[in-house]
Amino acid sequence: MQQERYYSVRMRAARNGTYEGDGKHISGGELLSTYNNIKQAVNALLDKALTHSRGNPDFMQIQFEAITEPIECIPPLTIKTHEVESADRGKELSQELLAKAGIQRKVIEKAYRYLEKYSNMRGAMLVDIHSGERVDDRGSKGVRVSRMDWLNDNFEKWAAHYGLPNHSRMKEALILASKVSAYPATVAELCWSDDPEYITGYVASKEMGYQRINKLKEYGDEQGCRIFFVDASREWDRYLYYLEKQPVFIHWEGKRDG
Ligand code: WAQ
Ligand code: MG
Ligand code: MG
Ligand code: MG
Repeated sequence: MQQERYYSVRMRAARNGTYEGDGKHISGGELLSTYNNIKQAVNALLDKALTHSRGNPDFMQIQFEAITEPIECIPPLTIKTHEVESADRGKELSQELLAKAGIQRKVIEKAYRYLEKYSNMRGAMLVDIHSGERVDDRGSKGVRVSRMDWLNDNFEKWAAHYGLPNHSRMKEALILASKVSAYPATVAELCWSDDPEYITGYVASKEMGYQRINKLKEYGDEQGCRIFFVDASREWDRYLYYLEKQPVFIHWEGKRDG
């Protein structure tokens, strides 16, 4: 599977956007592709951004580059879905799950307050689990996790095994959460979409797995969230390298016993 050469393909689209990264974030995407599939990969990213519910972009960048490092293989997180009746209950449940993952209440509350300050993120905020301070210095760019994918055949086997729909949004989110949580400095992640029509989000950690919550915001709300709760002081550069540069394939080994 990893004999072939792979390319990292990335897309970023914005409204009133520039090369410097200003404007309203519309859509981003990242995947790994073989040389023969680059056209298809670029088209998939183009489609994702041209038909986006956050609006039509007037700026888009798509780039690819060959990967020279070995690609790490990581299993997908286990997955569980919680049904709640309201966004308020969903937020409460997300806080309970974060607390279960070992994050102090005051840190969780502080992290939630950052969301009001940064409302146009295209990456993740990194919050220190000891101080509750935001520790990346990327402003509204945040840290964009990249160079990751899950080969479709293997993903489809996994989805069929668990009776889950072949859902590209869930696939993308599970790829990211599985990559991010596999690094020991990540204690937990909190996420919901900035797309106004998508209200399901999740809390993830290596031990707890990917815990989906069907309602974390109201329909129409364009405020998204991606927070990594981290304990990374001693290995900050390595951690950032892992998130942004380490190539990773998610791979499910299959289960004979169900
Ligand atoms: N790296 C870091 N942060 C990212 C990345 C990335 N590669 N992609 C997105 N984000 C951040 C960014 O701030 C976005 O505004 C925010 O996350 C939301 O991104 O049913 O669709 O792609 O199981 O809109 C989760 C539930 C869906 C899926 C999440 O997020 C399910 C989603 P979106
Ligand atoms: Mg997006
Ligand atoms: Mg996405
Ligand atoms: Mg989005």
